[in-house]
Amino acid sequence: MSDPDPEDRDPVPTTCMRCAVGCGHLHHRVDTGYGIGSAQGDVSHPVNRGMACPRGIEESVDPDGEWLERPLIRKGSTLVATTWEDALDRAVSGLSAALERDPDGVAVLGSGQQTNEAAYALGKLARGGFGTRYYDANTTLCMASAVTAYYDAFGSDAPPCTYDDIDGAETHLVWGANPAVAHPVMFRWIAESARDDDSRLVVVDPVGTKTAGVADDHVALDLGTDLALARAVLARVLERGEVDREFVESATTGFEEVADSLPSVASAAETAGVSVETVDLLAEALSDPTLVYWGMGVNQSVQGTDTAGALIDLCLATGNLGPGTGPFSLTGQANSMGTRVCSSKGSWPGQRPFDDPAERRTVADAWGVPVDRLPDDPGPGPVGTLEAVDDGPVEAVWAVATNPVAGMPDATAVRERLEDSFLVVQDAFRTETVELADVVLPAATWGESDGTATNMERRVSRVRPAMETPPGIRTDLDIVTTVGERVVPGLFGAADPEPVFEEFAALTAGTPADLSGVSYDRLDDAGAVRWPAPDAASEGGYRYLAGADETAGRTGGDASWAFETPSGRARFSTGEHGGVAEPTDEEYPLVLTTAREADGYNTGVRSRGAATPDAPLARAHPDTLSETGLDPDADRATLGSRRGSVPVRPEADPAVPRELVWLPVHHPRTNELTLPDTDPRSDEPNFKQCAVRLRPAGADRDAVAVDAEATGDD
Ligand SMILES: Nc1nc2c(c(=O)[nH]1)N[C@H]1C(S)=C(S)[C@@H](COP(=O)(O)OP(=O)(O)OC[C@H]3O[C@@H](n4cnc5c(=O)[nH]c(N)nc54)[C@H](O)[C@@H]3O)O[C@H]1N2
Ligand SMILES: Nc1nc2c(c(=O)[nH]1)N[C@H]1C(S)=C(S)[C@@H](COP(=O)(O)OP(=O)(O)OC[C@H]3O[C@@H](n4cnc5c(=O)[nH]c(N)nc54)[C@H](O)[C@@H]3O)O[C@H]1N2
Ligand code: SF4
Ligand SMILES: [Mo]
Repeated sequence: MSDPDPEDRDPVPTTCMRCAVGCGHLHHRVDTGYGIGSAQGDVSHPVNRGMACPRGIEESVDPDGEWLERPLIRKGSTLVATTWEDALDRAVSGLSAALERDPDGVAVLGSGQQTNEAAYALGKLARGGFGTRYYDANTTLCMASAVTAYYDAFGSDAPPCTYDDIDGAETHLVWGANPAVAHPVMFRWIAESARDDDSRLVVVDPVGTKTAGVADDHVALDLGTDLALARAVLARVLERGEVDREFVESATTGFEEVADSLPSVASAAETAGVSVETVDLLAEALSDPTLVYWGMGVNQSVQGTDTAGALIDLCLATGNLGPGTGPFSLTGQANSMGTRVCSSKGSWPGQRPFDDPAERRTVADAWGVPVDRLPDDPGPGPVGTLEAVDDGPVEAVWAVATNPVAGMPDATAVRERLEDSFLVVQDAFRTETVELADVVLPAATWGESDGTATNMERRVSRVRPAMETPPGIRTDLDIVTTVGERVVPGLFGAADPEPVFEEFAALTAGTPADLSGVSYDRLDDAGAVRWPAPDAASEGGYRYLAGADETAGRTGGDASWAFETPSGRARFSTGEHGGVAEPTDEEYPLVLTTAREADGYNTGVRSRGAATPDAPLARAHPDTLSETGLDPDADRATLGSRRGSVPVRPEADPAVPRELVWLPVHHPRTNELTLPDTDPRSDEPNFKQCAVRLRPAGADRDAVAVDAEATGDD
């Protein structure tokens, strides 16, 4: 598709969709043919002022995955190309048949990789059209524990702080996150601020990561003991007499209760495998203006919500709330935040409470659907949703911009459940989940889509196509509204991005996540706008702080606090360390953790392409490898858990503690090993720790054969 009009070849300002830092990019389209020619950071974008990371650029311009170019349908064991008409007919009839039996017969799995517009439309269709409780927007695999903790503490989701606060902090405490790899542009700001005199970077991570490598202090706690350590630090803050009594008394509730329940510093330090001096170091670090950043090392645990709550407590107790300080969870997927605000996953648009009759009425009226069609609870999260294929009403699954066969825990069980259901997959690339589909709907992706995304500091920014939608492909919004109109006629009035944005922005009016003052025109002028933005002139800054400016500093100076809780005060939490979900034993003596690499992205669909090695790289301490009886030059080993066994390529790495094996999340077999246990508060899976054994290649297979012989099985 060459375009004769030079105007059209001007670089297109858009938003990077690779992580939730939300950098503005300029995409240059190719002169002839298809695709993005090059990309660069946008100097006029208020988030990044021209900065960008190499991976954000490379994956935007030239993703490795195999593009889907036409709709596909299943014929026996293969997928064959078909027309859109045929694919849509089959998708609609499969979904409708399941819905006729039960509104909960259809499960919808969405993602934080879609625009706000597509995510809103999908949530509206799932909740208001189908009326299913089995719907998730994928953020439950990622941010749900932080979200639940924010609601507990502040009565509303999302960090109170913004990027503007990074420069003012003196302690940067990074807990269970590796932003040098996962959020590179933001990490550059953090590292620059930490280099100032009197400033420091402290990292709490069992592994010697890239971020830990440049830290002033690295606290290598035992895996899964974060809640014990956070409580030890709070106990030590109390002992040191460094509780900010004035702030605690004027702006919070529940401090005495948590203070009474604190463990002794020595015993909690022992549980976490660190010294009392280390606890003291952390307590002391909090006496300076502190930002506490956390990530998946905290959220992805059966105690994720409690642990995130304990980190927020550390901020509250030490008066680290207010400009330059605060609890800052690091959002993952590019539009995870936007999905939380607009997609009707855990709350109705604008964080309207799911079970509030008045809010339900407002939403049902706005959508023109009967209020009793809206499910009365937000559902069990993705793990419980797919379990409902086996032991619940779910018969059909529609997966949009997500790859559950690779991304969800206990992947073999996930695969079996998806095989048992009528499966519609809407993706831009060929994935492990696509291979199981009954119908594949090929979607446009970044560089081809129009809409908005919202970054981790609540900033809404435009996503613009640098090229026309390729032939054979339709945009997510188009597909969702087309399917929606066929199944629930009249649900979607407008199907273009701008009126859809206006529809959900209007639905947020008067809510804590009010973005009714944001419009495409305003975004064209300003580049990006932070919510809450209740009118065309306002923009969100530090939250819950009436009348503050950026000079207000820690505890907000003279400004007054107004949290979204019934009392208007922030709430402490009382979680106590309860042990890891699957302790090691003689049979499975090591712990597996899974995390990110610089050049991989989530399930790896766009970053590993066809060149996926059959076995993931398993990093382990050299002593662990030798104790396992592995030949030092072995290029294969077998890693087994109670869920399965996968071949791995062992790599000696002294940065990994002795009791641990480290696998990248990006390999499609990694999740065959992981545990499907979830946090009972947030439903987030416990991806970060499970018990495993590492053996020379083939040992597990041999063991199974010997067992079978001994029992006479065949
Ligand atoms: N390059 C790259 N960037 C990405 C992504 C990507 O796949 N690749 N994905 C994006 C997404 S969706 C997300 S959610 C973010 C995730 O960003 P991060 O949260 O930084 O991601 P992870 O690497 O999964 O986990 C962070 C750290 O948790 C540590 N950890 C494991 N277990 C424990 C524990 O018990 N306690 C503590 N304290 N730490 C533990 C790991 O060692 C790891 O260093 O990254 C986003 N950015
Ligand atoms: N073991 C382990 N497992 C994990 C994690 C972990 O740390 N450890 N982390 C979890 C986390 S934090 C996350 S966020 C999840 C991620 O899990 P998923 O969201 O399932 O995985 P992704 O690889 O990010 O992307 C899913 C798909 O979205 C498609 N896609 C991208 N853009 C578009 C678009 O515009 N439209 C459409 N229709 N499709 C698009 C991509 O091609 C890709 O196939 O994984 C989770 N799984
Ligand atoms: S830091 Fe994140 S948003 Fe910014 S360019 Fe890199 S991947 Fe994209
Ligand atoms: Mo994520």
